[in-house]
Amino acid sequence: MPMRIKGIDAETARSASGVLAVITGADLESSMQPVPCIWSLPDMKAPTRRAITLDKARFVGDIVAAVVGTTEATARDAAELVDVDYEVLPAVTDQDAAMRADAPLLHDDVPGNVAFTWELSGGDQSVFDTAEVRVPLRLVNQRLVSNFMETRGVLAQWNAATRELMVWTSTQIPHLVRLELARVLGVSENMLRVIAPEVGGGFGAKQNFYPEEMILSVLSMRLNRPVKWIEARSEHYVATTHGRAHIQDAELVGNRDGTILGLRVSARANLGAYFSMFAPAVPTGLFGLMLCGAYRTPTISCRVNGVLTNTTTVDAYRGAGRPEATHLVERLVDMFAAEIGMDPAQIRRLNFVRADQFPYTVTTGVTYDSGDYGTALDKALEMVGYARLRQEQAAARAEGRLLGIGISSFVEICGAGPSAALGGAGAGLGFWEAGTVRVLPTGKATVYTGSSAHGQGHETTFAQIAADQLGIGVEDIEVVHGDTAKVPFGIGTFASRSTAVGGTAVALSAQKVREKATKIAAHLLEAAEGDVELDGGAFRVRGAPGRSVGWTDVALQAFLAHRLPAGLEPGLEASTFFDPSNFTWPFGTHVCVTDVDPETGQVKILRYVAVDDCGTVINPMIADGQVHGGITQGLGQALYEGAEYDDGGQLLTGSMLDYVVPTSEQAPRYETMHTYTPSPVNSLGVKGIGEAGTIAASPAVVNSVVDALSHLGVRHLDMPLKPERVWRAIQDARQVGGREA
Ligand code: MCN
Repeated sequence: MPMRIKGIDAETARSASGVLAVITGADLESSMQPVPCIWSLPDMKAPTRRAITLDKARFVGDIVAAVVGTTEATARDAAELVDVDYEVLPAVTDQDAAMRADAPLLHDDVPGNVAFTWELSGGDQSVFDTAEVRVPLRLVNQRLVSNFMETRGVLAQWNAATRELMVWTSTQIPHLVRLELARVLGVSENMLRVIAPEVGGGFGAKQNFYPEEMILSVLSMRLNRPVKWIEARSEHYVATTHGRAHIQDAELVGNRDGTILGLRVSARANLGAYFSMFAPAVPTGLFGLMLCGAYRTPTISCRVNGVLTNTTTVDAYRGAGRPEATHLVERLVDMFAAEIGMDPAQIRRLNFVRADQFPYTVTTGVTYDSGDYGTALDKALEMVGYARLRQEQAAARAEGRLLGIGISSFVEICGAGPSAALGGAGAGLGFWEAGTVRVLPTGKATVYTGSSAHGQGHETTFAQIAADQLGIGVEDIEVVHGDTAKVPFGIGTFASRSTAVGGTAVALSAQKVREKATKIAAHLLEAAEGDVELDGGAFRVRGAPGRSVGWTDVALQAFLAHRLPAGLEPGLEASTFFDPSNFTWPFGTHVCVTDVDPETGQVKILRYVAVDDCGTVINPMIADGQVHGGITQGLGQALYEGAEYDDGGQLLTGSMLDYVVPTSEQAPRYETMHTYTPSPVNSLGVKGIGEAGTIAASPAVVNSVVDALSHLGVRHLDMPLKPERVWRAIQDARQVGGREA
């Protein structure tokens, strides 16, 4: 619950045995800038956040003091001795309640608790008055906790002799952490080294600059010794950014023949008590711009309020904005189909942006690069045996069984940049990515990438990308990432951008290296450069099978520089900063088949079919792994997960005992397949795949369960579809006269 801090007595804690330091907000005032948010919107009122709060603890998880001990136990015990004189304040945790005139105010500089209002409209707005069919929906997209495998952790080590600060931190964005640390601490950036080791997953919640990174750095500098902090899982629940937390009032309008004419949405995004780094971008660009989904929807109207509440800050969580949009659109499309008695697959087909229309600028103003939505839908229906399943469903209903078939056709915005477009949308950073390829004198190669993988397998796929260009075996290519001292610069891994942007930077650098190596080979072979080709790890003269030179000889010559073409620099190394001309737009159709127990409301997933299109696939096994993990998170939201607060602002679901994360027991066997529509935006033709499963899955599951209950009169259910909620819907439907299940 929120508290005013009337005073803090840290003396007892300071004098406890083994305690090295206790600091409060006041101790940092002179030495540290507030926590930055790097996104700004017109008329936005960004609340000030200090790494250690000064005046109020605005949410459970707000830091009021930091204690350093010689052991973790010493520090934890001493933290209990920090005596804070609190005055309990009224709390508001729901965004709609926070917007009411009598709601408690979180920040004096954010009137009405509304930090921004973002609006977008396009097309003929009169359709909302004239359309034949209206489908209204109020949808709550519930708050989620990230629950990556390894919690956050920071180790800061100040070296007074060299005046260098090294910070190991579990982040997705080491270079941005370095930049922000330099800014808030006033330390020279070139004396800062940030390392993101194996971080155990991130799901977007490690794409943030956290107060702990700032506090640990200051403490290490003040104490002149290494200081370490590892987040406990219970701390993770309250202190690491949450995801989603959207309330949406929407109306889809169309004609009786199934044509979608327009969609209007008023959404309130719960941002928590402060802004985190990318928070304003998630419910605006990533949500609002995706409201056309895979459809031609000629009219759009969208308003989003970013609202502050006494809860943990909300930012990116796998999908970030797109699941909120896709879930809404795909639910509405199903409801529209039900309203006019049309098959849900048919209504999608009717409204899809057609394959011959790409590149296609949708009503929200963004341009989808390439796509073939109809083929992905057809393949998914074929795989699942749609026509036969509909017959089985009718037979099941006759026996009192509840069988549901849910379709989700999605398209997502990912592969961020381009930088200029994002700058125009409020970003305070660039969205290019850097990649360097260096061939060593022995013919082995090292790839340096600004992407910072945390479970996605870039060590494999980026080596493959370089190997394809260089003709050097993947086993001879090392991929280096996540260390600002080794990788000159980078932006980081998020928004399923690494392959499309970072991978392309690597491919372009490898291409430059190959071109230079070809010049050297031609010189060694005394052949014209145009006659030399790279084939099977050797440079050969076309049409002269005996005349070839291997990579090792070429690499050694580049290093020795004894026999180089005139004017050519020694070395075999190239760098690229790749800034794409557009995002990439992966798409697909997922189909989920469920069986709902009419007596208990328990949902069982019988089949899950996923057809994804992420353009050219670099590594099918990794891409499928990404789809599997993504779907599991999406069905976790659909069926089990949800963070809940009590009225006082206490998180009720603060551990894995109360917050259910699906395990392998809950995950069905996924049947996956790809279609391949290359992106014209990068030379590899790739689009992202890291979030696709999460974006597609929640509507596929919910559409399936609602479909199972539709003949009873159930129109919509909010997530999570816990048995009690489903059971109640069945009971309510029976009471209002639906047919017996
Ligand atoms: N890939 C491929 N062919 C393609 C596209 C991708 O083989 N056409 C491969 C890539 O080379 C990479 C992987 O698939 O090895 C994911 O690539 P990409 O879609 O570019 O996404 P990113 O690498 O940028 O990863 C970010 C994305 C996001 S935003 C979240 S959140 C997420 C995710 O990836 N969090 C993850 N996947 C995760 N996986 C794990 N294990 N842990 C997380 O925290």
